[in-house]
Amino acid sequence: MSNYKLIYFNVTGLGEPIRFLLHQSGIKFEDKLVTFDDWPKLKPQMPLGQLPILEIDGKIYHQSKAISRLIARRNNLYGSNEVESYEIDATVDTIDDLRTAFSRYHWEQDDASKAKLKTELDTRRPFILQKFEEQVKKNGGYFVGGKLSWADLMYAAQSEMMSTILGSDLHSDYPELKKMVEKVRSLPNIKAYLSKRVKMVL
Ligand SMILES: N[C@@H](CCC(=O)N[C@@H](CS)C(=O)NCC(=O)O)C(=O)O
Repeated sequence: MSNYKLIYFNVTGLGEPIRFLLHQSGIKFEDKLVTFDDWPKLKPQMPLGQLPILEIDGKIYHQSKAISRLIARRNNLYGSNEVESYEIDATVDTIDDLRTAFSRYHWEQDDASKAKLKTELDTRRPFILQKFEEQVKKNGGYFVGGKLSWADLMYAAQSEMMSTILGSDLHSDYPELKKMVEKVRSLPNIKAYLSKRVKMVL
């Protein structure tokens, strides 16, 4: 049996979709949480000086979406054909656009720049969420092909952080998306993980 070790910070961020994917796929792994104090020592050992990385039998895999895609492909969470895989990729890229907008706003220190990022986020967020709401409605409660895929897991994993930054439920006006997220979080392996997850910083 292969040996898996995920290394990331004690935040949901870019690591949580990988955690969801590994748990959903029934893959046992060491979930190593790096503190910000320990990070400078570890950084030079990482392929691009960043996290997350996933080690499988000692080989290091980097870039969170490429890692997720590898796990998804191996565990039947990447669509039934090339077009579905493309639709999953396109959805994942849009989720990433939204997460990036939240993240840039959250970490910005300069007041004027933060106000500008907030205005951009308040325009972009409802636009993307409405598109997602329609997509999930059209696809039988999932993003693609009427069945669970990597895109649903990624969204469920990252929408929590977005709600935290927003300070309210991201899905209050989007019932289909809300249902989809609840469905994913209720999957037995994900539910078991969430029930024992350590408290994340964000
Ligand atoms: N495109 C990369 C981005 C990785 C990234 O930005 N990681 C951040 C944490 S979310 C990081 O390692 N920051 C610490 C640093 O750059 O020193 C991915 O998706 O894995």
